[in-house]
Amino acid sequence: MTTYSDDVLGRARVTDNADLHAYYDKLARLDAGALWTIANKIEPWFPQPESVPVKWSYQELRPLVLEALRLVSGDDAGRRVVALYNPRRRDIAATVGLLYSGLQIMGPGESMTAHRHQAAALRFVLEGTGAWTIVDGQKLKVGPRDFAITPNWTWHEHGNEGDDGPVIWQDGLDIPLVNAFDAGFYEVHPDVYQKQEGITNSSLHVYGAGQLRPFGDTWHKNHSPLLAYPWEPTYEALLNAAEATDGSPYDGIIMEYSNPLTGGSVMPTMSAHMQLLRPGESTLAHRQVGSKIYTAAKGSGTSVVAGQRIDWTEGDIFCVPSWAWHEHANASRSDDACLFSFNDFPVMRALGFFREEAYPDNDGHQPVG
Ligand code: GTQ
Repeated sequence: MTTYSDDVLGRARVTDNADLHAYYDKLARLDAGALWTIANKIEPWFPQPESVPVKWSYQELRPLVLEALRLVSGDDAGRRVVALYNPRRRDIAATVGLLYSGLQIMGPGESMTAHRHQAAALRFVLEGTGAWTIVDGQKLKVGPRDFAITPNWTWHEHGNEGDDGPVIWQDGLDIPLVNAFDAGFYEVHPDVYQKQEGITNSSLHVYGAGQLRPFGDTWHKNHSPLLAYPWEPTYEALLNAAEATDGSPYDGIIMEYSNPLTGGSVMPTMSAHMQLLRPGESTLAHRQVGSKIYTAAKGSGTSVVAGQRIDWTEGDIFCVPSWAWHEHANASRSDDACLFSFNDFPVMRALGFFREEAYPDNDGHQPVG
C-alpha cells in the first residue's frame, strides 16, 4: 500500500523560518528558488490535472452554434467554431489536458479557405449531409457520425455543398499540446484554395478494404493513409464484434480507428475510438494516464467521471481528465448506445507515460458524489 503523506524522508518537509524567507527573497532576485518549497507540488505522487470533468450539452450549445452563422462569415472567422473550454484551462484554450475541441458550423454552399498548421486535427460529424474537406488535395465527403482526420501540416479546407441546412461537426485538435512544446507553425495556402486531385474519397478506395492492403505500397508518413472512416462500416464492425465477444468490462464493445498499414493510431498524437454499449450494459470503472473527450454518437446513457455523474444524449460532449476514474452505462434496455472518443494516448505511450488500472473496491464501481 502506497502512503501519500509528504511527511516522510524522501519528500520535502522543511519548516519555514525567518532566515529561510530572507534566503528565498535573495534567490528570487536572481531568478532562482529553493526546490524544496515546490518539490512536492511539481512532482506529485500521481497526476493532478487542472482540468475538471465537464459536460457540454448539445441541446444548449446548438442554438448558439447556429447563431454564429448569422453573426460572422466563414471567411472572416477563418473557421467558424465555438470552442469548448475547460474552466481552469481557458488560458491555453484546452478542452481537457492538452487537447482542444470545438463545434464548427458551415452553411449550405459555404466553403472555407485552405491553411495548414503544426497541430493535428480530427472531425466527427454531428449533423448535416453536405460536408466535405480537402486534405492535401484529396476531397473527402463526410456525413453524420463519420470520422475524418487532418494530419498535422496537411493543407485543408472545408465546406458544405448540401442545400438542406448547415453542417455541424466536432473538431478535435492537439493545439495546446503543440503550444506546450512551443512547436506551432501556421501557413495560409498560396492559392487560397486547393485543387482537388483524383477522385473523391480516394483513400477509402485504396485503403478502406479492411484486411486488404495495396500490395507493394510505399506509404511512409507517420499518419494513416486512410483519411475518412464512415459510420456504417464502423457500426457494423461493432455489431459483429458484439455477436462474437463480450468486449471490454470497462468499455463494452470498443474499436480503435486505426492506420490500416500499421494497426496503430491514426495520427502520432491522437487516437480515436467508437464504442458500443449494449442495451442495459454498464461498465466497470478504470483510469488511464492521458486525456479523453467523448461524444454521444447514438442513444443515451450515464457516465461517472471522477465521482461525478454525467447524463448524456446524442451530440453531448464530455471530458475525462488524466487519471480520473470513469465508467459508462447505457440508459436503454432495448437500444444500443455508442460513444465516440478521442485521446492523447499515443503521446503517453510514445513517451513511456501510459498507465492504466481498474477501480479496486466496491465491485469495480466508484462512489458517486
Ligand atoms: O478546421 O482548421 O476548431 O485550424 C480550430 C483550429 C478547427 C480547422 C478548429 C483549426 C480548425
